[in-house]
Amino acid sequence: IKIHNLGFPRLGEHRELKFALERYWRGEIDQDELERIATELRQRHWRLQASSGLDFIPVGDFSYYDQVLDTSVMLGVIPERFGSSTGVDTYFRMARGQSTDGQPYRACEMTKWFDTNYHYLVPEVTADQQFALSSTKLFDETSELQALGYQPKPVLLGPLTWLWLAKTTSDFNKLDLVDRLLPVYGEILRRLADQGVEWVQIDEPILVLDLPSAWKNAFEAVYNRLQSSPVKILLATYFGELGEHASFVCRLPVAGLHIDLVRAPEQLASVLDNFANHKILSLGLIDGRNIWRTNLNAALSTITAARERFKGELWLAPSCSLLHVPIDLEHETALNPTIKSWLAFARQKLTELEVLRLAIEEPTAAAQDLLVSANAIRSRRESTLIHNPAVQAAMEKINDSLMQRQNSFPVRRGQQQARLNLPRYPTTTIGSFPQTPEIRKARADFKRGLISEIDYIKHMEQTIEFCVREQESLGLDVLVHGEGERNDMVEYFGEQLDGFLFTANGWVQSYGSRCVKPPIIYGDVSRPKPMTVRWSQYAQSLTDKPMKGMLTGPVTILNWSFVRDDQPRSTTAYQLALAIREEVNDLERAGIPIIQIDEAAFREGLPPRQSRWQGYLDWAVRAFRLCSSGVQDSTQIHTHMCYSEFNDIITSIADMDADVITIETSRSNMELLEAFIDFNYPNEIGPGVYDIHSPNVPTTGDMIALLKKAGEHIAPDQLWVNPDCGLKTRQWQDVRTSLANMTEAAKFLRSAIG
Ligand code: THG
Ligand code: ZN
Repeated sequence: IKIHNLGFPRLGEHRELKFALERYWRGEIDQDELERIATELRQRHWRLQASSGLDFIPVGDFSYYDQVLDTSVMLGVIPERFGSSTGVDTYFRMARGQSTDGQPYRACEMTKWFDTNYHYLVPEVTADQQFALSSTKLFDETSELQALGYQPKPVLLGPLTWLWLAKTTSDFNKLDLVDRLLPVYGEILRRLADQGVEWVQIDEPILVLDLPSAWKNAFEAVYNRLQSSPVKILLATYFGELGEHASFVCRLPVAGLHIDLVRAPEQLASVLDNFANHKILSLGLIDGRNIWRTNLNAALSTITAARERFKGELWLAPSCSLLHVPIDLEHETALNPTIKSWLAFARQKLTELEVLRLAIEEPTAAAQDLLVSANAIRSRRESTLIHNPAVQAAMEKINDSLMQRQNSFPVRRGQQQARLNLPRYPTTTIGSFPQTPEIRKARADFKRGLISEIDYIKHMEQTIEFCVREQESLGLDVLVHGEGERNDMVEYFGEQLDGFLFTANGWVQSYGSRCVKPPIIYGDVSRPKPMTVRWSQYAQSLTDKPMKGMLTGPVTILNWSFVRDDQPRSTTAYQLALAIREEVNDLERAGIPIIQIDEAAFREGLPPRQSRWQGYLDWAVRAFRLCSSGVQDSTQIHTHMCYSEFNDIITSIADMDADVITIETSRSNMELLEAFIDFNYPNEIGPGVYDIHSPNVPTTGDMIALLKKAGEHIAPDQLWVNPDCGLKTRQWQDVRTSLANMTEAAKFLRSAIG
């Protein structure tokens, strides 16, 4: 039995790569220094993985920004507008829309990696796309790892998944490109073989999606052609079940197959029904998407069951790359020790793999470790920390009437107009304003006890006042308090809700250099006291303009947290909804006329298979309605969603019945608005006109053009004017100019319609 890993987090346990990248972008270090830090990190991570006895170490999972972008660059797929060089400057231009000398470019689109909170850069292919091996990164890193004496297993994003994720710039069948694409993959595999590589892991996670038959057939054709290459291919699938694809996937001419038995334990049987004994089967038994300790005895039973039916070679692995979990639990010195004993981060997960292998090869030697594991599992199952009778009682009282606003949207709209008296094309922002070093310092100082609560509150109130005055002078119509007090829109709520636990250093990459620290939901959720009311109320007291209260919705808190796995996700979502509902109602009582409940992660929670979508959408919509329906008709409920394709979920979006929705549309040039247009979306909508994920400042003309495009199909009294997303990652200087341009654009439109 061999153990291996599919991928490791790359930013470093203290986010070393993040800080190095940001210094490089600011011009504070040069490329050599960046590369030196990167090399050191890679080697540290390889050593750490090797110390868990892994038989193969993944290589190629490291990236300066994103592994999908790395693949595109390796294949020579660089859109024309970025120039033809393949250097690091071009790479960051594609990722960030800016070159090191500050020249703006239209960045590649960024979107969610399957149902994770990780974002990849979308490849762009043209009908006459040419491919050419254009980077030596993978080969260089492979040699680097070999020089340390370890066994490399290079990781490649598979040709079909890469192509599936690509965006076409004109109307053609992108699958037709595969013939031109494959020779480059062949060349890559040959070069790796020349370097002495035995196994290459090719990731094809689209195998857990519904696939058109042309794509299913393409798998056979592609892997038939790749089988002639002089390496062994481990085809890796993860994030879900192969389902009805199992039979053809098992017959593909590859040397090994990895399956995710955490998300889809039941697929083991159907895979074994079809699997040949001369291949290797890699069992993904350790959860790569969550932080709970593995039930090793249960995993052992699975291995035993597999060994009874399968006489070939078994490998053991995490379910997917460990990119999605923090690196090391040992840095968490302040955690409740009982709860800590229930957890495993990347490093601990690899140790679990080692124990599993030992348990099979030398059972007595593993007995002690298995006992510790079993005790932790029992401690968690039987703990009183996770049950709260008051929450159970509230859950039993949930019924449909709690999910219904008093009147339908047209009635509510009249009351809201009378109360808010907003102009046409009202302008607003999504909620956060720049997180300046002073704000971060005040929060950090307060957390460490260096400043008193009174001083902290004073500091935050000054920040709010500054924000309000800025917005007033920019002429915005609906103001926000700026969220200076928040580290992250999910972590902030997690810290204040019961049933949550938060880590000191549990960082996970979100995109590029940006990280999040997902809270851990370990027990029944409740709200001990108001969380945001004091800040919103203070902000409203400073201005006559309507202040928008800012909350994160239950589905997003759920999707961006590490969630308990001992009850259905829907149950946790409803508990969260009850807690947020109390906050919504308290904000209304405090005189806040508009409340935004962000559901930024609504779409990413969709299960990979469409057959399971409706089940998710039903409870997700109900959770949103549960938290948002306790208010009067005259209180306006907003919601916000990022990076989403809306076409196939638009009915559910409409069912959420928010009075106003703001969405991210600027990078796609309003393409993402089409779903709302086709659906005749009845409520109000703010399609983003300012791409906040790029450092560029949009001009008034840019934004007028986008608004006109939106206005061709959306009635003027339905349209809001706002950025794509929150402004916390931007600088005040740029934000000021951009928002001034944005309010100008709104004024222009108002005068244009007379
Ligand atoms: N919170 C969480 N998940 C998210 C977002 C979020 N996923 C989608 C989207 N927003 C991703 N965007 C960002 C934007 C900024 C940051 C992280 C994700 C960010 N992080 C800080 C950093 O990396 O420097 C860390 C946080 C901090 O220092 O307070 O800026 O908003 N959960
Ligand atoms: Zn957003």
